[in-house]
Amino acid sequence: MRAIQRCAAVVFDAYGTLLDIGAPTQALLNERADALAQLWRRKQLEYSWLRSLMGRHADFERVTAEALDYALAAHAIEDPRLAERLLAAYRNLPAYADAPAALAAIRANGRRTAILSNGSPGMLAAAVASADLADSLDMLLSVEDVGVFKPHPKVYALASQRLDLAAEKICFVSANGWDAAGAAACGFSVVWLNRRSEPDERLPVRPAAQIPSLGDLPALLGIHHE
Ligand code: LAC
Repeated sequence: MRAIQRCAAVVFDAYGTLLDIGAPTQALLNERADALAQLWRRKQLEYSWLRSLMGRHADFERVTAEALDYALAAHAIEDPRLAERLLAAYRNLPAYADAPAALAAIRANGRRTAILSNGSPGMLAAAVASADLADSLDMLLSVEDVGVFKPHPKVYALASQRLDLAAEKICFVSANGWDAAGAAACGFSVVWLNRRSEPDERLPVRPAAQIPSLGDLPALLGIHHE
């Protein structure tokens, strides 16, 4: 835990960590929302990993659209207008309720904050603005600058370069267990935001800490309420 307290910057994953990716389907679909959201997310991540392994990078906007196309086909939903509306909503995601206060407390404590995400720069800027988080973040870092998706080590190295900090001086926070493992493997001080009480990943290098909510992050960083 001491390494986390000594961190000079806190870098967040975006989708599922700060930005609520369940919101578009909840708003636009009824009883099928959860199943569709889960398949959409699963295919989005699979396609990102597969494209990275295949050496066929395309930006996350395209990967997200192709994954949605698959998920709608799997659910036998033929509705181009719905697909358009879901993708538009993905650019306008709300923040999770626990995000704004955690970011404010970290900033008030003098640490820098950033996002490091698969999202393309355009997607990230749009979603962070709609979630009203733009003023709480010092940097938005996109994998587009390295042309490969997480968990490639090049992605995490980008955060060290841009923040000009050694990996262990960066606290990396992700709600994705596999992303937490990827960052920990690169030497970051990692906090896994385990929102749904999932089992530990069976991957090399465990995160330094686990929390159920971003509300627990300031205390982990040694920030105490005045
Ligand atoms: C991201 C995805 C992995 O924001 O959640 O990078």
